[in-house]
Amino acid sequence: MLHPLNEGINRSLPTLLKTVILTTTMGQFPLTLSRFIAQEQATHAGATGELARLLAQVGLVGKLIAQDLRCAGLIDILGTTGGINVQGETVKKLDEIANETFLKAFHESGLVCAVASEEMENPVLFPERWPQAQYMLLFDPLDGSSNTDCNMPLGAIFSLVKFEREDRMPTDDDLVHKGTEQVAAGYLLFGSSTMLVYTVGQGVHGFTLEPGIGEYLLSHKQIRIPARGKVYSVNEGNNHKWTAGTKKYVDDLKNTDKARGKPYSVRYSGCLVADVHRILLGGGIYLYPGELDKPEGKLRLLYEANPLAWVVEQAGGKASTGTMRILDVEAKRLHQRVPLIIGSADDVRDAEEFIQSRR
Ligand code: FDP
Repeated sequence: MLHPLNEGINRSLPTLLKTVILTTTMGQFPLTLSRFIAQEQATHAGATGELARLLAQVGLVGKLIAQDLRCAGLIDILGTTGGINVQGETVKKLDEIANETFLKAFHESGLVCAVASEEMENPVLFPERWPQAQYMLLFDPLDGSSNTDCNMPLGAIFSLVKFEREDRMPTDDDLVHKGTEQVAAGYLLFGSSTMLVYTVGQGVHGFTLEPGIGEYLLSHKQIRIPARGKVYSVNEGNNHKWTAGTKKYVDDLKNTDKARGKPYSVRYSGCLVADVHRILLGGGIYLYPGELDKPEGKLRLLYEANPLAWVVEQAGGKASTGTMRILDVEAKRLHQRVPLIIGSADDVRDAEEFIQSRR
């Protein structure tokens, strides 16, 4: 028997889209991102609507980048630019394109007075937008860029903070802040579908881009991460660089102990957003730990670890350096690195115990 969706092949496109929309939202009329945010904001006295407009702008950036990625193999935008970024990493053409897209979209929005990105050594200030614009945006425009040339998942991560001073413009230092000061954070996932997942501190919601109508529709309301999972995500090739505690923890996950759900399965895509998204939905743990000769690890605090940590905490999970909560880490530099251990609360607690030699 034909699946009801397959029958749609013989039907007109609008009918097919209607079927897809109604099916994916389980019979309910689809809620768009803008409608959902408007509904949420209506419950908060004093909400100005600016956050809603900022999130909508992130959504727009997501559509533009997704469009570039969709045809990346057909036009000359794969491969590297020949440049090296501030992190000492090779810059892919798509890194640059995604960065420009964020920059232009947020400058044009008039909603932010400063932005900072993984791809730029220094923040970009928008003096012409201040003092009307009271937000600052930090972002990783294209996460997992080693995946660009092989049609694997990619992401983008964003963090919004407020700049409340009225006596002066923001300076570069104002973008360096603790994770607890974020007012909105989340990510775009460019996988088999494009998703926008965000938090403003009242839970985590996920929206899937319906390409036929160009709208993000609510697909994952109030995401909750299971307290424990069965998946771990780590670059095992780095095992020789790990501390004894990290090695012992990862070895423990591979032990056969059926009663405790072990061994765990490993899943590692090379894209932080995709790996954390899997864990957010199904439980488990992602680690990019500190290493013997690089105790600060690889990932960046302000625009990778902090936003993902807030999302995961808001879904009931935990994010740690191995010794402390990510969101409490003192931020000292824009491109500061931090070890990241993130996921189901019980799994992260176990990892902390091993890393701190308490097991
Ligand atoms: P990439 O450098 O390819 O952009 O953001 C850093 C990141 O990717 C993460 O997305 C990913 O999880 C990790 O680095 C991959 O690093 P390794 O190749 O060292 O595993």
